Amino acid sequence: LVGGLVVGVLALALVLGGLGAGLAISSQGGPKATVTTTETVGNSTAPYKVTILIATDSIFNATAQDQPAYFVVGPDGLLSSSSIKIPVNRTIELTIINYDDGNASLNFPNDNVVSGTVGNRIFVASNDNINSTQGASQIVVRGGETVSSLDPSQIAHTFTVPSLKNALNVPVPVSSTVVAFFKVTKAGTYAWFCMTDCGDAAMSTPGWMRGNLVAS
Ligand SMILES: [Cu+2]
Repeated sequence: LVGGLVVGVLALALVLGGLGAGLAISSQGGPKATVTTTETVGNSTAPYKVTILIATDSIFNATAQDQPAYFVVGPDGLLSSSSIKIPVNRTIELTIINYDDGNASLNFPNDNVVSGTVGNRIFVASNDNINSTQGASQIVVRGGETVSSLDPSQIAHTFTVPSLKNALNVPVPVSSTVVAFFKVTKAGTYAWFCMTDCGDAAMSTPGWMRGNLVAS
């Protein structure tokens, strides 16, 4: 019985020793596992991402005071939205982050309806005022929703390009993040507007609530 136990212990030691040797060999440059990647960086068919945000506390001048404005989120910080550059003939993934918690009336009654995007829909990734409720001890988030229109009373601003073939119109709820996919098939400079009554100075000045979308 004692001999059997010794043999068993020896066998275990050999197994452990073998395991250790195997690990040592592989950590010193043994054959490497083949890794298959699905890297798509640089693939021109991948959506081109543009993020713009709406802030509310920029002072226009002493008379107009603070006005809402769109900014482009660039690699080093905010850029003016007066000229938003995009590639032509490539799907654009447009993300709009809206810090404005106030709604505004629409200049035209149908501007609550999405148009010019894939499926004429937008994805409302977050809608802080509407899409979540406060639980007893935690916030309960319902999650995003895909919509083809919004209740006009929810809308703070829009990102609208009437001169595009399918008249891009992205209504943006108060305190929300919206994602829209669209494509411009003809190079050119297209004026964009916000179609809510959100501030006379902002609505009439490039880089605030209007500007150009430049596709090339
Ligand atoms: Cu606006």
